[in-house]
Amino acid sequence: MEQTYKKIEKCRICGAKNLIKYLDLGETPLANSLLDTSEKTDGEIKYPLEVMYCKDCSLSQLSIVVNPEILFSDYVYHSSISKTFQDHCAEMAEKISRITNPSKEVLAVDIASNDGCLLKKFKNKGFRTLGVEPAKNLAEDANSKGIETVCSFWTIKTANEILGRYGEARIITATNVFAHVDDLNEFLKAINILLNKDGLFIIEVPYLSDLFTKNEFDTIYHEHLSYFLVKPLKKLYEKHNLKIINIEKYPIHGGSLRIYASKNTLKDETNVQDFLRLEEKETLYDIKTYEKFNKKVINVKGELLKLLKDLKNKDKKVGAYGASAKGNTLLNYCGIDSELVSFIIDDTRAKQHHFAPGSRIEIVDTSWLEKDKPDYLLLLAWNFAKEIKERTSKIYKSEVKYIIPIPNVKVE
Ligand code: DWN
Repeated sequence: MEQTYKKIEKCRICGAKNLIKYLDLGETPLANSLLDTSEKTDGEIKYPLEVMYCKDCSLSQLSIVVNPEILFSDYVYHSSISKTFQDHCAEMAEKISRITNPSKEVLAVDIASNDGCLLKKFKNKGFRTLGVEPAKNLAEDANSKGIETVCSFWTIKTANEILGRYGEARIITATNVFAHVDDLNEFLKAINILLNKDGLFIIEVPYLSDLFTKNEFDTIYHEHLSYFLVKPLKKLYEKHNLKIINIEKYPIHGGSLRIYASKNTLKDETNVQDFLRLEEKETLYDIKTYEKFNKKVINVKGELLKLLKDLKNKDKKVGAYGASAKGNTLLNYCGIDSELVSFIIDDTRAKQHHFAPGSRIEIVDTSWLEKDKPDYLLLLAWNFAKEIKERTSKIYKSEVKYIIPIPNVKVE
């Protein structure tokens, strides 16, 4: 794909052209394309950020696909920065090692393995591990830590190369990547090449039910092409003779589904029907539900801007914590810049001393808190509020107040 983005004409799962746009967050810069200057140059590219609903299979999906080479070849997000996510990975490795007997003969492959956060836990359990990561900087980081990683996007070619060098995989995981992929058919064809006949294919994806019920519109950005329900996923898996055998809900990243699947069609589905009933009950197969969502989004924008402007009028100092991708959607949709939020703290070294896309708010490290004590911290990484509060309370005790923007604006 030569150009920077392409428009979606048909649903990526069922091929229908019956796509209805229900949310428009405006022309928005790429959430992880950090800037080297706060100067408002005209060089920053913005793209439409619109979500469409497929009336045939109920998949929500962006109206465009930005070239993945632009998004993922050099990636600033390091999974291991969060202890909460590290603990989540440890739980997953523990659970999966109980289902399968790990040994050096049992290959566990993680797709979009980032800095090796999950594979490190699998390796500790005794699995033979291999990461597949398209970002050169992350693949180098993982390899430097002894987590063998192939620097590549997940493709049929890559699956065949791995099969030839390492043999079949008993476990293939894909956490926070399935929503990022345009060609899901190639993705699953490649899974079927590498996964052994008794193997487990496990994805983790943000759940659209949580996005709607908890108003998590800030998790909409150009990296997230699809916003899943079980109904369209079941349809997609069946096309590839993969059977969903269990689904688990986790609070991570605002609410995610962990979906276990196998080639072995003899295995019984367990709770797929429970999720289909839940989605029906939440009217998530009805376009009217989607048309109403816009109003909840506009409310958050109004409440957040009113609070920040009131605090500015009272000469209160407001900073933010967590230069997250979701935070950039929130800042840019609300039109918030350094006039209302003075800085963003982030513990990711690769993000520090850059400027957030669009808002151009400076990203700094926690030492900034000691010299420029804020009265309020806007938690742009609200999904890690507990962990971030623990970090900052060591510096502030109870002097700083936290603004939690999602699901509704509140001060704690
Ligand atoms: O799908 C994706 C999710 C899983 O991660 C990726 N496409 C991109 C990314 O989205 P995000 O940036 O919104 O994710 P997080 O994990 O909510 O971002 C948290 C941010 O907060 C990171 O920049 C790290 C930072 N952080 C920190 O500085 N100190 C987080 C914690 C917990 C901390 O203690």
